[in-house]
Amino acid sequence: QKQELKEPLADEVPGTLDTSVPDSASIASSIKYHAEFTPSFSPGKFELPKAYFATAESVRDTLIINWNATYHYYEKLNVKQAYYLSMEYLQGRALLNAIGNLELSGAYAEALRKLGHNLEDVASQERDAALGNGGLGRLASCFLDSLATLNYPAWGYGLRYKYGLFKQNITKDGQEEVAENWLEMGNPWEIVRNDVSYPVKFYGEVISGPDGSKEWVGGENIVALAYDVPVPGYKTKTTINLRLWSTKVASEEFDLCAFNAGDHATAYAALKNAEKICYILYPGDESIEGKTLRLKQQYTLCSASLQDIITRFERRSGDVVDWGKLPEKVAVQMNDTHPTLCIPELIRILMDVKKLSWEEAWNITKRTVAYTNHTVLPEALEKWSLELMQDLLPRHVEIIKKIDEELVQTIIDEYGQEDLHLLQQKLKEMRILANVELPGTVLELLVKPEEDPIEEVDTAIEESKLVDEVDQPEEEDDPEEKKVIPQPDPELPKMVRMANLCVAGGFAVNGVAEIHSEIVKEEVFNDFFKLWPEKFQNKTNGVTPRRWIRFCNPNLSEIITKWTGTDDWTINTEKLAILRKFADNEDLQSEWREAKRRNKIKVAAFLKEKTGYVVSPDAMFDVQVKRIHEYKRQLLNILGIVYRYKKMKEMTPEERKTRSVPRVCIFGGKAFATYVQAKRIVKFITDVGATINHDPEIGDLLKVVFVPDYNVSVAEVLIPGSELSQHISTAGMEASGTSNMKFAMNGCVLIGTLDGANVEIREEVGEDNFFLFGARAPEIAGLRKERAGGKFVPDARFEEVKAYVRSGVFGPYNYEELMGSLEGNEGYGRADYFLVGKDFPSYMECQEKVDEAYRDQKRWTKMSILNTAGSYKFSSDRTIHEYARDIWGIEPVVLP
Ligand code: HBZ
Repeated sequence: QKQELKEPLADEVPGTLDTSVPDSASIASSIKYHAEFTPSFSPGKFELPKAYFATAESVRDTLIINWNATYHYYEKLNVKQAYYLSMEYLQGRALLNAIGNLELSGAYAEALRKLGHNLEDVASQERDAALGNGGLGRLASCFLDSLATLNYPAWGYGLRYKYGLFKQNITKDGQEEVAENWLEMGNPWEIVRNDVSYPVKFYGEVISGPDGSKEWVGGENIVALAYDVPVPGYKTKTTINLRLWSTKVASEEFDLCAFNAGDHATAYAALKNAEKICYILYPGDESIEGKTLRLKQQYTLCSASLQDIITRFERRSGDVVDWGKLPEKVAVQMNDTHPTLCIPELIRILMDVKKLSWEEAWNITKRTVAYTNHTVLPEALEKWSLELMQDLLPRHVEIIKKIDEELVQTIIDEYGQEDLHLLQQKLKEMRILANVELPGTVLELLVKPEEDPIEEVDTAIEESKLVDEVDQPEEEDDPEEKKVIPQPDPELPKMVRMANLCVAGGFAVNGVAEIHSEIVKEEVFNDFFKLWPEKFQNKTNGVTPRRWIRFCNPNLSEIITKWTGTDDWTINTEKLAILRKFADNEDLQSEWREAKRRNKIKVAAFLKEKTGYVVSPDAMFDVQVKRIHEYKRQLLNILGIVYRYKKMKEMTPEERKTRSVPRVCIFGGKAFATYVQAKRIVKFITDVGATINHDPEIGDLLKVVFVPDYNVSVAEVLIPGSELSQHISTAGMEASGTSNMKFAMNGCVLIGTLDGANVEIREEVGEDNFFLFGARAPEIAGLRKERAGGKFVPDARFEEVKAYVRSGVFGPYNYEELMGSLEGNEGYGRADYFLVGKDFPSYMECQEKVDEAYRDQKRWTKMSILNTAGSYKFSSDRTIHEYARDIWGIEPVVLP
């Protein structure tokens, strides 16, 4: 085991490099140097791809100098450091962000001009680092930007997937996924750290020593190798690290004998087995192989990161390591439940490797690890088969069982044994292990000594089930009942509930918007909230104003700087509120409209390039871009458009011209590869677009465009050029949303439900500047019941629009699976679970108000300005300050 491998001491880092601020001449010579001596292209011509790589490599030199200085300083001060563990990071492109943060954009533009290139063209060569799926991954990247900018000692840890999330093509059949080979041409932003690697084990067995110590031996051994991605802060030297693990075969696992004997396949198998862990994000998990692979990914992230964190803690501790001080030096944040294995892994390392007792290890862990919840959808709360986990991680299952046993004891202490039914119910809901027999020690406690435990167990199997799926019948208070002890259902799998483990093992649990954190406390984890109220917190999400205003929207940024009288709104976003007092000013209004128009022209050119559709920049740009999910209700949006189209078709040409507000409706987003209903929605939107966009009666009055392969770079073009943006989830289902914040910052007006961060955005920008519609979160459960019970009478407009779709106007594809899911009848399972039908009328009425507001451009511009002005709360700087203060206990450290 190479557990002793250490990073080189910071003192060993050479400190003699020139650290003066480069000018355009020195930049040009550095670019030329890299074009020649960092060869990844054939010598000779200095074409765009080569210019990009040489430019990036020259920027990287500066980043490395700052990275080393930052690392050295933290090492010297031995400060407390936060570690953000996430399966996803959606970093997007790095070049413009890095030179913007270094305040070298002008110098780089000039240097490239001298070399015959334009900075924007060079920057557009970069492939997005798309190591993520959605909001959770982009949040992680915004957090890193804020951490560096605010000089907080913190690192991110993740996996270096060979292929990013798939690339989405739109074909006549809808979405098609193809592998996104983002590393094809190399990645100039990463530094492979051949000196930083850790062993990671799977399978094998646990051996108990005579002293009760445990050793996990045998099994399959791989190596996790570090790749460091420097993350620069804005206007600061602080450059933090995103350490991504890549997996490779451990040399001892490579069967040289087999290889030499000509059995190449056997030798090769071990290699591929290790490497495939980092092939893709969220591999399909319907097969057992897929599930195993996902668990291996999660464990690799946790194990390598914790070994690394512990190595650093030990080194910084010097000669005497006081493990009790770990929580004073380290905070580990788990981004959702994917890194839950951090909890048993930290305990394993402390007990089995560092020889601490169970009490010590558990106590330290409970003070080190914290958990952020990003979803309340029951199907998204991760559960793992105990059997699979037992096979892959036998030592961790022992530890999880022990934690579960302590939790069971806590539950018994809390609820007592007076009311066994209540106790049973609480155990059923709160235990980490679901459908698993109670630990022996607890059984003894519950079974009164004078009674025969064997008989108890027998009757119990008949009378009680310990599984989520089966509701406990209300039973009479029979003294005999006291003997009933819940037993597992042999028909159902035993499961490990990761969120419950996170809540039990974490010292803090937070939701990501006020309404979501309330739902977390009052519904999803209510039992735990009653037990440990002090753990629960809210941390409303935020986004970085550097990437999401300053760099993606230079036109607007210039105006903001001019009218707020300062450019420090990029860090002190509360300065944006200054714009409020000029919201009616005609000069500002006309500059504001002009900037928006320029951005819309850019969007129009982009849409033409990507889809061939030509749209008019005079129309309202109405945008919904996010992952495709039923709860996000892209279906509500497109049905609204279909209704609008139908009404337009019923008008005379004259009426159409005078009564319609021209709109370009833009959609974008990926459907998870196995999410069939979401893929049908994509197909439906593109079919509606194909019909409407080619209808000569409609022309520029209505266009529907689906932008393929939505990612960070596409968002950077679309958001600045949008006017209306849609955040229309079924209330209570969107934890927060973060694109709503980006749109508001860029002066888009939102139409939305009272859900996630919409609630807070509306409060900040003012009710008059937010188009609100739809049922409220507390009503949803009742409405669903009503709907499923056949008591709901749908609005005539909703019936009309469904019938129109079914009439075949949008082509031969069978939309029955989609339309049927919106019916209250049986046969489609969900009976309009997302309440599209319920909210349709209020949505349509709200859209009429949108048109009316847009007709009055002065009013609309004012609303737009007030959205930017009111968005200052949603900077991720604010969020990070709150995490640092309330959860991690870290302080800014400014480099000398
Ligand atoms: O996290 C998103 C929420 O849906 C969104 O409301 C919130 O703003 C954002 C940041 O807090 N959640 C995700 O993006 N979640 C996932 O992508 C996910 C992926 C795999 C899973 C579970 C969730 O197994």
